Amino acid sequence: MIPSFRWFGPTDPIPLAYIRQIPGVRGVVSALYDVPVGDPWRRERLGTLKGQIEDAELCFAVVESIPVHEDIKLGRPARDRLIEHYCTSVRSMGELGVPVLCYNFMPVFDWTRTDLAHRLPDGSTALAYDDRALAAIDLSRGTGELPGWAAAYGAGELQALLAAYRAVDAERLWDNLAYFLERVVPVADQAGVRMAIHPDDPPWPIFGLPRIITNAAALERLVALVDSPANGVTFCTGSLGASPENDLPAMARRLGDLGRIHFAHCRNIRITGPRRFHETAHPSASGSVDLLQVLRALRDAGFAGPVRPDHGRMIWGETGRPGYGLYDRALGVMYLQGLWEALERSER
Ligand code: DNO
Repeated sequence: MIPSFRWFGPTDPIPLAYIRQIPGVRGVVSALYDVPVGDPWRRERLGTLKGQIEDAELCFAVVESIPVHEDIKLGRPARDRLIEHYCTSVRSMGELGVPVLCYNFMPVFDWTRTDLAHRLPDGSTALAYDDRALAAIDLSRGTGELPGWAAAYGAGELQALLAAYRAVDAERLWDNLAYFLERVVPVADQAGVRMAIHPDDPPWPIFGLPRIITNAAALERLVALVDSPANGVTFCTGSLGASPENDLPAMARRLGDLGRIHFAHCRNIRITGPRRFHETAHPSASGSVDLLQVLRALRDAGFAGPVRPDHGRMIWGETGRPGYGLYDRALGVMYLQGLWEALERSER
């Protein structure tokens, strides 16, 4: 595996120089955060980001993410032009040799939580989700009450989007995803870029919006939509692990054997009730995900791509972007490397 770390670009309070000091970490996962959704990413802009990463003696391993415009997910007429822009961005990645693109196809909201500072017994805080708390959130005045999304949408804009999605059920969303992939995957293939869809987080519908990338059957359906190695998956243990129906090692083995896992997000969560969980420290003993077995499955399948720790807790008084402090993610990536080294050396 290529131990990697997410970096939110030059405005990230965690400098690349710190990431460089985490033993073993070589890959950086980043994006152009100031390009409006739907605009093409120009090679020059992405090249500048790549240069900054390489100046720190790290390598640009993954673009996470190029956001998919809602008009593509909704299947609106504007999608053809937007997909063209998306292809331009993918070509820019290819020209610069950035090999993996993590993206998602979640309507309106990307990852969603109901508490960004859930207190754990050791005094640390972590992100948490409770379906009952979500049901109590009133979106009629916009996203103000939704943790992490406060400034995302005003009331009018959000209501219009939610209304538009009433015509898009899960099957229609699958159709729109297929339409998108049929046009982008061949371009990615040509450009030497592997697409890696991120599972829906949490892996069930929220606010009446469909969510389709949720389980083993969905991931297999996804890779069959366009049968190309460039059409793959980000194996996110925290997202998929929130649903007790998901047998993560079995899923990693199956998709890994198909050669369709191009990137892994490895973190832990603890399921505390139906559609209720909180995030934890990375080790298997801290939560419901058996990370040793997941990594074993990835390794057995010959996976050699980038892996990053995912959301960390806030510990040691750190403050910052929820889920993306330095300390707990650094502990996480060390743990993942320890497991990997043990797996690797026990085979010799
Ligand atoms: C959350 C991340 C996601 C991910 C997107 C990919 O922390 O894992 O926001 O970047 O879903 O498009």
